[in-house]
Amino acid sequence: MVDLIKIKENVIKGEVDEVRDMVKKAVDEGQEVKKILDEGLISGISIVGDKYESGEFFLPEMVIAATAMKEGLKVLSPFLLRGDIKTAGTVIMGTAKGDIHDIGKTIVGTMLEGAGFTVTDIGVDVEPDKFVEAAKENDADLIGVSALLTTTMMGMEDIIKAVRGAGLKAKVMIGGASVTQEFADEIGADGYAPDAPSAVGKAKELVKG
Ligand code: B1M
Repeated sequence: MVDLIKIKENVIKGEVDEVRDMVKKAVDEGQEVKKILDEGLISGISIVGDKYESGEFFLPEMVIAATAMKEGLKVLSPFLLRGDIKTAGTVIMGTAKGDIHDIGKTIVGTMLEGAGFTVTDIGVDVEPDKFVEAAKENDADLIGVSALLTTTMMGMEDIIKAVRGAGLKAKVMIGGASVTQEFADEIGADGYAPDAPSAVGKAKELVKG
């Protein structure tokens, strides 16, 4: 059996091939996909963040670790997508302006798809007006905004204002490492979720009305 701690260690070391191969092997062995994601990939990249914060790692290490994590995620994505029948609602997902972090957004979007939502991912570093445009084009029920930087998190309020200003029916859900429920309340977001599984629950609740 692949030891998930080894996957975590290889994410930290940025060993792209090892991470991809070990995740594949763990899936083939029948290990639980959520466990591989949480205990292998996410716990590895979290440690990379701590090491960056403490000055032990620099940007290149963070980039290569993120590349390794994404390779692992590619292997897991089809499993996160299981469930289908797209009836739950239409979602626009993007990362706030000035922010290029996309791993969490992609996981949340993929799990929403797996739960039956139709998801349009509009990418990273997205201007508030783009969220509005995409929501109009897709007649969205929900707009999901991710932000990982304390600076870009502040721009989320502009997205909410733009959505309300355009008179759209879409609710706005926010999330990302530095976002909290308190912050969501403060800026008037309709919902907040701390992680992908709870984002699915929150999205269902918000779309139901
Ligand atoms: Co950046 N980075 N980074 N980074 N990076 C952080 C966020 C940081 C906390 C690291 C640290 O110092 N400890 C720090 C932010 C500090 C702050 O503002 N408080 C930081 C910094 C400073 C930076 C740069 C400024 C560094 C620099 O250039 N000097 C720079 C900024 C670039 C920019 O955006 N303009 C930068 C760059 C990068 C990389 C490009 C190298 C890379 C991103 C690669 C990529 O995404 N393609 C990167 C990475 C990998 C990280 C860390 C290590 C990991 C982020 C991640 O992917 N986590 C991160 C440290 C950390 O978070 N501990 C860090 C895994 C992911 C699954 O978690 O995205 O939180 P997360 O998503 C979760 C939940 O938050 C939630 O569900 C997800 C799954 O459970 N969620 C939602 C997310 N979105 C949601 C939306 C929802 C609901 C839930 O509803 C819509």
